[in-house]
Amino acid sequence: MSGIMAAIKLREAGFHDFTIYEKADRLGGTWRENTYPGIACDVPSHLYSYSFAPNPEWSHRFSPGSEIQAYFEAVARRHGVDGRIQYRKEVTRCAFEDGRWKVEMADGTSDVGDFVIAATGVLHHPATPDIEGLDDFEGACFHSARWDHAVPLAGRRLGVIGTGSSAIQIVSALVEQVAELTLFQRTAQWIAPVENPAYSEAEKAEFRRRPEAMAQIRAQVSRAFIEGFANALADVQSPQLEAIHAACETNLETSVKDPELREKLRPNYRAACKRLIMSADFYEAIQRPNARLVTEAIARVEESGVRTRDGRLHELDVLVLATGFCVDRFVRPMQVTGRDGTRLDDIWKEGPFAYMAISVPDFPNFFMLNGPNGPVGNFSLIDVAELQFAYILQLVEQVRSGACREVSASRMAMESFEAERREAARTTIWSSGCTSWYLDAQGVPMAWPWTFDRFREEMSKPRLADFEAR
Ligand code: NA7
Repeated sequence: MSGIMAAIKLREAGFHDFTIYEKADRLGGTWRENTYPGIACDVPSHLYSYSFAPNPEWSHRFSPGSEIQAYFEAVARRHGVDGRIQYRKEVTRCAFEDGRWKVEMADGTSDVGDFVIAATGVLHHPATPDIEGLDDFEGACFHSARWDHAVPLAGRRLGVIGTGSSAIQIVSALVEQVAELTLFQRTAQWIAPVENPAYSEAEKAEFRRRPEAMAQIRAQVSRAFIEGFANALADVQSPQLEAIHAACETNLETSVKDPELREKLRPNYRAACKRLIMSADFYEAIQRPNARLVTEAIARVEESGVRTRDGRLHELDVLVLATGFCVDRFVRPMQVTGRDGTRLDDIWKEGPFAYMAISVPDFPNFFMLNGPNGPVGNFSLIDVAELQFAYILQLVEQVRSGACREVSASRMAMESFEAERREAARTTIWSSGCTSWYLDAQGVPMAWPWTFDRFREEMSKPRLADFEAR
């Protein structure tokens, strides 16, 4: 998503000598890799679109993953950047040598560039749980991000481990197809009620005829998202978060009839502390007669199923690990070496960081899109990447204009940014008492802890005094 955007914007800015390296044989990132049944984005489609490429064809308010994938492919084609992508080129090493970046690929080839833009995504390394006996299972077992479409599901006994966004979408999509569905829940999740109406043919025709109608929806949804959610995450006391919590509570009370099941599904932390799950149909799905919610901890996996700590064996034919991702990878496992041999792996030993989520001291002319501690939980990552790219372009212009040859955040700016960020993170909703993938090893949220308005303001113009230019 961000690589395609970067290519389109680079060309617009008059840069023509660039190449996109892609490890796979197809573009699309998250939407290429995640193909599980029920996959959709939790940001409304007219907002989860490039600002420069509105799409009148979105089928639903929250359109399915396959449509999103097709959208990225179509945009890349339409803007003529698909031809700039070199596929099956996994970058294994980037090193700053003699004032330029040497980029090495797994197939032994290499390239040299003045700038590297790492558009490598956030959640792309599946986390396999450390559960005893996983390899003993005789049925089919795979991670949600590595869905095996060859495995039949109809009439079979399906187990799902995890209750994040992926698991909730999978359960809702498959419960009617399978004979039995068992959901293994370690932590209950708040579910925000959403509606997901389809756009009618008349509405789509109107969007085609009057693109400003899409722009209007985008502006409305964007404002509502920022004011009702994104800005509020920074303030645990905000009335918006209270309202979201109340809506989730009401959703649980009114949707789940059996009091015992309702209590099992009731989280013991504030809504939006973990990533808020949006679902129109999960509660309905989990109350179906063939669905079972297991809250007893998993002891181990055996040949025929999952045994819980109470000694019960839950027999299964297929086991899905909807257990999330290694969230601290970013550009890694790529080996990135900056000035004077400084290795990203070494300086990120305690956890990844970047000034404004974009630049790392001593890594000149190396910029990240959706890098560490950005607004990953706050907003549409497309908007985030576009804003970040506009910021990066201004730094690149510093070099193009001849003002300097190398630019990266200064160490002093990095330190004060990070100290301020960690301090601010204490009063965000993510610090309000739950475990989640937003937290680092010290329990500090790895996210932009201020309002989205502040992010937009910061991205509009780099504070050049915070950069070291040589
Ligand atoms: P998430 O949101 O990281 O969810 C992973 C789920 O897996 C979560 O419920 C975890 O429980 C559970 N989990 C992880 N390891 C285990 C083990 N060992 N045993 C039991 N349960 C486990 O990943 P998703 O793929 O759903 O969503 C990722 C993001 O994609 C999402 O936030 C959106 O941004 C889109 P826990 O809550 O840690 O107790």
